[in-house]
Amino acid sequence: MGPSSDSRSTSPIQRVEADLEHKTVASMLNTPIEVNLTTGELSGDRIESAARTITDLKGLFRDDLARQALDPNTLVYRVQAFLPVPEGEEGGMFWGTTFLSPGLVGDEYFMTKGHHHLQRSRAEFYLTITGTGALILMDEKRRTTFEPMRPHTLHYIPGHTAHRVANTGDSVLAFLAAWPSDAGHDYGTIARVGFSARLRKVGGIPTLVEES
Ligand code: M6P
Ligand code: ZN
Repeated sequence: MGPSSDSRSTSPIQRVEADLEHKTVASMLNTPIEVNLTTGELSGDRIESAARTITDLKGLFRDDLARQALDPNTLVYRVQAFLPVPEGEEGGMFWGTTFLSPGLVGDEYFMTKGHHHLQRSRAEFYLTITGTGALILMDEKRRTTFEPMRPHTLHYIPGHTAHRVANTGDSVLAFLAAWPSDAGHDYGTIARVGFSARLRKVGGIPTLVEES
C-alpha cells in the first residue's frame, strides 16, 4: 500500500480544509419551493399561510344580514405566500396563491378584501390556475372594470389600480400572484371608501353594479 491510501498521511490542516469545503457545498444547497400547476398549491418549508372566514370579512359585503346568516366558520379564501425577503424591502419579489371558495352573500359573489398597494406605482401579475371568476380593477378616477378569469388567463394589474377577485363559478378559484416586495397592502382605503361598483349576480349573470 502506498502512503496515499493511509489516512495518517493526511495532515490535520488538509482534513480541516476538506471539512470546510463540504460545509460550503452543503450551505449552497437550497431546497426550491414547488408549485403544483394543477391545484396552485405551494409546498416547501418557507411558505406562509393565512385564511379569511366569513366572520373575518365583516363590513366587506353589501348585505351584512346575508353574511351573518352563513356558518361563521365558512372559509371564503386562503392565501399561501413565499416572501423571500422582508416585506417592504426594495428590489425583491413575492409569490403567492389564493384559493377563493365559491359562494354568494346575498347576490354578491365571494371575493377577496381587495387592496391598493401602499406604494401606489407597484404593479402585479395574476395567473389563473383553476376555476372561474373576475378580476375587479379600479383606477385612480374610481372607474371600476373587470376581466374574466378562467384557467390559464394572465392578468397584469398596473400601478395605481385597486384590485380584488370574485369567484363567479361553482368550484374553487385558484390563482398565482407575483408582486414586488416593497408594494405593501393598503386595506384602509378600501375599508373606508370601497370600490365604486360591486360584482353581483343579476339574472344569473355576473354584473358590475355601480354603488348608489
Ligand atoms: C394575491 C396577492 C396577495 C393578496 C392576496 C389576497 O395572492 O395580491 O398580495 O394578499 O391575493 O388578496 P387580499 O390581500 O386583497 O385579501
Ligand atoms: Zn396586490
